[in-house]
Amino acid sequence: MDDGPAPRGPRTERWRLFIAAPLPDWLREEIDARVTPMRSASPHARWVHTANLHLTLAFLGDTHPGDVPQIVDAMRGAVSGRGAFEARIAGAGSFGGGRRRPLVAWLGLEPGARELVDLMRSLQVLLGIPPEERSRRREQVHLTIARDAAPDLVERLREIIVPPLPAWVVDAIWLYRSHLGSGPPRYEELERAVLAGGDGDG
Ligand code: 2AM
Repeated sequence: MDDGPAPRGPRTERWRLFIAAPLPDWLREEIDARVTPMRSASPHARWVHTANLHLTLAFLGDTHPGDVPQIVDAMRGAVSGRGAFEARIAGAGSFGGGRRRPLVAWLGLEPGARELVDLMRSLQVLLGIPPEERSRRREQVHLTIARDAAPDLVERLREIIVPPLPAWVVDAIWLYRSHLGSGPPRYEELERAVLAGGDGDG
Protein backbone atom coordinates (compact mmCIF):
# COMPACT_ATOMS: atom_id res chain seq x y z
CA MET A 1 0.00 0.00 0.00
CA ASP A 2 1.25 3.46 -0.86
CA ASP A 3 1.30 5.61 2.27
CA GLY A 4 1.88 8.75 0.22
CA PRO A 5 4.60 11.27 0.92
CA ALA A 6 6.10 11.37 4.41
CA PRO A 7 4.58 14.09 6.60
CA ARG A 8 6.59 17.31 6.58
CA GLY A 9 6.96 20.19 8.98
CA PRO A 10 7.18 20.22 12.78
CA ARG A 11 5.95 16.62 13.20
CA THR A 12 9.06 15.32 11.48
CA GLU A 13 11.45 17.77 13.10
CA ARG A 14 14.29 16.07 14.94
CA TRP A 15 16.85 17.44 17.34
CA ARG A 16 20.14 15.65 18.03
CA LEU A 17 20.11 15.46 21.82
CA PHE A 18 22.35 14.16 24.56
CA ILE A 19 22.61 14.45 28.34
CA ALA A 20 25.95 15.27 29.91
CA ALA A 21 27.73 16.66 32.93
CA PRO A 22 29.57 19.81 31.85
CA LEU A 23 33.04 20.80 33.04
CA PRO A 24 33.61 24.21 34.62
CA ASP A 25 35.22 26.78 32.32
CA TRP A 26 38.45 26.91 34.32
CA LEU A 27 38.87 23.13 34.03
CA ARG A 28 38.26 23.09 30.28
CA GLU A 29 40.83 25.88 29.94
CA GLU A 30 43.33 23.99 32.09
CA ILE A 31 42.86 20.81 30.06
CA ASP A 32 43.20 22.84 26.88
CA ALA A 33 46.49 24.35 28.08
CA ARG A 34 47.89 20.87 28.75
CA VAL A 35 46.53 19.31 25.55
CA THR A 36 47.59 22.12 23.19
CA PRO A 37 51.21 20.91 22.74
CA MET A 38 49.83 17.45 21.87
CA ARG A 39 47.62 18.84 19.12
CA SER A 40 50.50 20.00 16.96
CA ALA A 41 52.29 16.65 17.51
CA SER A 42 49.20 14.74 16.31
CA PRO A 43 47.50 16.97 13.75
CA HIS A 44 45.63 14.06 12.16
CA ALA A 45 43.61 13.25 15.28
CA ARG A 46 40.21 14.90 15.57
CA TRP A 47 40.57 16.87 18.77
CA VAL A 48 37.47 17.76 20.77
CA HIS A 49 37.02 21.51 20.76
CA THR A 50 37.75 22.96 24.22
CA ALA A 51 34.26 24.48 24.54
CA ASN A 52 32.75 21.04 23.88
CA LEU A 53 34.51 18.98 26.57
CA HIS A 54 31.82 17.16 28.58
CA LEU A 55 31.02 13.85 30.26
CA THR A 56 28.28 12.12 28.27
CA LEU A 57 25.62 10.35 30.34
CA ALA A 58 23.13 9.44 27.61
CA PHE A 59 23.13 9.91 23.86
CA LEU A 60 19.56 10.28 22.60
CA GLY A 61 20.31 11.05 18.97
CA ASP A 62 17.61 12.41 16.67
CA THR A 63 14.63 13.12 18.87
CA HIS A 64 11.26 14.77 18.37
CA PRO A 65 11.31 18.16 20.17
CA GLY A 66 7.94 17.28 21.68
CA ASP A 67 9.70 14.57 23.71
CA VAL A 68 11.87 17.10 25.55
CA PRO A 69 9.52 17.50 28.57
CA GLN A 70 9.58 13.73 29.18
CA ILE A 71 13.36 13.71 28.90
CA VAL A 72 13.61 16.56 31.41
CA ASP A 73 11.29 14.62 33.75
CA ALA A 74 13.65 11.64 33.48
CA MET A 75 16.63 13.89 34.26
CA ARG A 76 14.86 15.34 37.32
CA GLY A 77 13.95 11.80 38.42
CA ALA A 78 17.55 10.66 38.01
CA VAL A 79 18.99 13.47 40.17
CA SER A 80 16.22 13.26 42.75
CA GLY A 81 17.65 12.48 46.19
CA ARG A 82 21.24 12.66 44.94
CA GLY A 83 23.68 15.22 46.20
CA ALA A 84 26.28 17.23 44.31
CA PHE A 85 29.59 15.33 44.35
CA GLU A 86 33.28 15.87 43.88
CA ALA A 87 35.04 14.73 40.72
CA ARG A 88 38.61 14.80 39.49
CA ILE A 89 40.22 13.87 36.20
CA ALA A 90 42.29 10.71 36.69
CA GLY A 91 43.72 8.14 34.32
CA ALA A 92 43.39 7.80 30.56
CA GLY A 93 42.23 5.11 28.19
CA SER A 94 40.87 4.38 24.76
CA PHE A 95 38.07 2.70 22.86
CA GLY A 96 38.43 1.06 19.48
CA GLY A 97 41.73 1.12 17.70
CA GLY A 98 41.00 -1.46 15.00
CA ARG A 99 40.93 -0.67 11.30
CA ARG A 100 37.19 -0.17 11.29
CA ARG A 101 36.96 1.39 14.74
CA PRO A 102 39.28 4.37 15.00
CA LEU A 103 40.77 4.95 18.40
CA VAL A 104 38.98 7.32 20.78
CA ALA A 105 41.32 8.64 23.46
CA TRP A 106 39.84 9.78 26.74
CA LEU A 107 40.59 10.92 30.25
CA GLY A 108 38.93 9.12 33.17
CA LEU A 109 37.53 10.25 36.49
CA GLU A 110 38.27 9.40 40.12
CA PRO A 111 36.52 10.27 42.35
CA GLY A 112 33.17 10.89 40.68
CA ALA A 113 33.00 7.87 38.32
CA ARG A 114 30.72 5.83 40.59
CA GLU A 115 28.24 8.68 41.00
CA LEU A 116 28.17 9.34 37.25
CA VAL A 117 27.58 5.65 36.46
CA ASP A 118 24.73 5.64 38.99
CA LEU A 119 23.24 8.67 37.23
CA MET A 120 23.71 6.99 33.83
CA ARG A 121 21.91 3.85 35.00
CA SER A 122 19.00 5.83 36.47
CA LEU A 123 18.70 7.81 33.26
CA GLN A 124 18.71 4.65 31.15
CA VAL A 125 15.86 3.18 33.20
CA LEU A 126 13.83 6.41 33.30
CA LEU A 127 14.37 7.10 29.60
CA GLY A 128 13.36 3.53 28.74
CA ILE A 129 16.65 2.70 27.02
CA PRO A 130 16.50 -1.08 26.43
CA PRO A 131 19.12 -3.20 28.26
CA GLU A 132 20.75 -4.34 24.99
CA GLU A 133 21.66 -0.74 24.23
CA ARG A 134 23.33 -0.23 27.60
CA SER A 135 26.81 -1.20 26.51
CA ARG A 136 29.74 -1.49 28.89
CA ARG A 137 31.57 1.08 26.81
CA ARG A 138 28.95 3.68 27.54
CA GLU A 139 29.22 2.90 31.25
CA GLN A 140 32.92 3.69 31.21
CA VAL A 141 32.81 7.29 32.40
CA HIS A 142 35.10 9.15 30.04
CA LEU A 143 36.00 12.59 28.81
CA THR A 144 36.63 12.21 25.09
CA ILE A 145 39.70 14.21 24.11
CA ALA A 146 40.45 13.02 20.58
CA ARG A 147 39.04 10.71 17.93
CA ASP A 148 41.01 9.01 15.12
CA ALA A 149 43.91 9.14 17.54
CA ALA A 150 47.22 7.26 17.39
CA PRO A 151 47.69 4.67 20.20
CA ASP A 152 50.60 6.56 21.81
CA LEU A 153 48.30 9.50 22.42
CA VAL A 154 46.81 7.69 25.43
CA GLU A 155 50.27 7.53 27.03
CA ARG A 156 50.70 11.25 26.42
CA LEU A 157 47.34 11.91 28.05
CA ARG A 158 48.51 10.05 31.16
CA GLU A 159 51.55 12.32 31.25
CA ILE A 160 49.66 15.59 30.99
CA ILE A 161 47.59 14.89 34.10
CA VAL A 162 50.76 14.94 36.18
CA PRO A 163 50.51 17.08 38.27
CA PRO A 164 46.84 16.26 38.85
CA LEU A 165 44.13 18.67 37.83
CA PRO A 166 42.11 20.21 40.68
CA ALA A 167 38.83 18.57 41.70
CA TRP A 168 35.48 20.21 41.01
CA VAL A 169 31.88 19.69 42.10
CA VAL A 170 29.37 18.11 39.70
CA ASP A 171 26.15 19.82 40.69
CA ALA A 172 23.92 19.51 37.61
CA ILE A 173 23.34 17.53 34.45
CA TRP A 174 22.27 19.21 31.22
CA LEU A 175 20.26 18.33 28.18
CA TYR A 176 22.14 19.54 25.11
CA ARG A 177 21.14 19.93 21.51
CA SER A 178 24.00 19.33 19.14
CA HIS A 179 24.12 21.47 16.00
CA LEU A 180 26.30 19.86 13.37
CA GLY A 181 27.95 21.94 10.68
CA SER A 182 31.22 22.17 8.85
CA GLY A 183 33.30 23.00 11.95
CA PRO A 184 33.08 21.59 15.47
CA PRO A 185 29.54 20.84 16.68
CA ARG A 186 27.85 23.58 18.65
CA TYR A 187 26.17 22.40 21.84
CA GLU A 188 23.12 24.36 22.88
CA GLU A 189 22.08 24.10 26.55
CA LEU A 190 18.36 23.31 26.66
CA GLU A 191 17.48 22.27 30.22
CA ARG A 192 19.24 21.23 33.39
CA ALA A 193 18.52 19.12 36.46
CA VAL A 194 20.32 20.26 39.61
CA LEU A 195 21.69 17.84 42.21
CA ALA A 196 20.82 18.44 45.87
CA GLY A 197 22.98 21.15 47.40
CA GLY A 198 24.13 22.46 44.01
CA ASP A 199 23.26 25.67 42.24
CA GLY A 200 23.87 24.25 38.78
CA ASP A 201 26.25 27.03 37.82
CA GLY A 202 29.29 24.76 37.86
P1 2AM B 1 31.45 10.64 23.99
O1 2AM B 1 32.36 11.07 22.91
O2 2AM B 1 31.60 11.44 25.22
O3 2AM B 1 31.47 9.18 24.21
C1 2AM B 1 27.55 14.28 21.84
O4 2AM B 1 27.49 14.00 20.48
C2 2AM B 1 28.14 13.11 22.58
O5 2AM B 1 27.30 11.99 22.43
C3 2AM B 1 29.50 12.72 22.04
O6 2AM B 1 30.48 13.40 22.73
C4 2AM B 1 29.53 11.23 22.28
O7 2AM B 1 29.97 10.96 23.59
C5 2AM B 1 28.08 10.82 22.25
N1 2AM B 1 27.69 10.24 20.97
C6 2AM B 1 27.72 10.81 19.77
N2 2AM B 1 27.28 9.99 18.83
C7 2AM B 1 26.94 8.85 19.46
C8 2AM B 1 26.41 7.61 19.03
N3 2AM B 1 26.12 7.37 17.76
N4 2AM B 1 26.21 6.68 19.96
C9 2AM B 1 26.50 6.91 21.25
N5 2AM B 1 27.01 8.05 21.72
C10 2AM B 1 27.22 9.02 20.83
